Amino acid sequence: MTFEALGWSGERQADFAVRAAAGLIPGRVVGEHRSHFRVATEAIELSAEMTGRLRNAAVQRSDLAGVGDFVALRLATGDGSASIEEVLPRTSALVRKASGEERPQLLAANVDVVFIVTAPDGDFNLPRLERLLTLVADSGAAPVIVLNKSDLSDDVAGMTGEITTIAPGVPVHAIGARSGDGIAEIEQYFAGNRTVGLIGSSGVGKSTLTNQFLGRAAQATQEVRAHDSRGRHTTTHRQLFLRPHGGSIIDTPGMRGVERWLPGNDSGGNFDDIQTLALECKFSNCRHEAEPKCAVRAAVARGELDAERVAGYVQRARETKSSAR
Ligand SMILES: Nc1nc2c(ncn2[C@@H]2O[C@H](COP(=O)(O)OP(=O)(O)O)[C@@H](O)[C@H]2O)c(=O)[nH]1
Ligand SMILES: [Mg+2]
Ligand SMILES: [Zn+2]
Repeated sequence: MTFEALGWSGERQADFAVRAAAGLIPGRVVGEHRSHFRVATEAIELSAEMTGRLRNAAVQRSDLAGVGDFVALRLATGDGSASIEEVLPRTSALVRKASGEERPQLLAANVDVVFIVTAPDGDFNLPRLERLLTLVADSGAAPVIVLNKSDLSDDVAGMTGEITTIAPGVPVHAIGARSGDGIAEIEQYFAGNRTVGLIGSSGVGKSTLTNQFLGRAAQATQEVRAHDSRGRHTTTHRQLFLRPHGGSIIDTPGMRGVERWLPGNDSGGNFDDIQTLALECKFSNCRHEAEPKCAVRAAVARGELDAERVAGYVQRARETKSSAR
């Protein structure tokens, strides 16, 4: 395997040079556990913890490392442990509001494409699809809608048409993950070692699809309860898998409720204008400090936004982060 297959690029390597000179090595977070992360590097996969300094520097919890993040690691000599010294700038971040809590939750970082998976057996719901589309639009990744279990519907064309009315311009693919029907057609999205994230309700077939893409039973799948066709949560952790021929896939546990997170939701102040601008920043974890292509600082520079309000917003986000931990 090469690190490129995991999505590492020449551009990222060039940005990393100064860190490499300081003895750090690049890695990608492939698994998230209570006390540690699994991180893949060019050579091996290892366990790593974030440094306290990194935890303190994060403005909010979703700035901390999560599945899909590229990170700078320091390998300790001797005991084989590693520390995450830095979360590298993200090209995209799939974030939702944590259920029942006023904080953002990172679902996946640096995903190029998100498959919004739905199925005809009870899950099919256009308003829910619209909410998921908004989540993907906020993330910076490209949306693709996957109508799975097309073997269970006798009107696939009708359903595809309905989806198209709420999602003009978004590709829609009707597939059957269990039989493998239509899989070849959607494998094109992994070309160029891209990362695909899967979201959608429990039981729609995300893990079955993951296994098809990997050519092995990496993820456990669940029989759906017959009476309401809802799946139980077999997939409990977000995890990133490298495909044998390059590209990677992030499977997520099913999501009952999906609420959009706007930074500053919890601030008490009204920062709608800043939040909207922040969606245009080059990096989705932009702190609006020294990051390149920051839309918030650009607006301040143009005189369209008050610098002190921005400072207040950044400060408020910091405080929220520390109280959330
Ligand atoms: N009929 C049918 N069932 C499928 C298909 N894909 C997956 N399933 C079934 O749907 C159930 C839930 O699948 P799973 O992959 O665990 O869903 P997840 O919760 O989204 O990860 C399992 O019983 C699968 O066998 C399909 O294309 N057709
Ligand atoms: Mg699953
Ligand atoms: Zn910014």
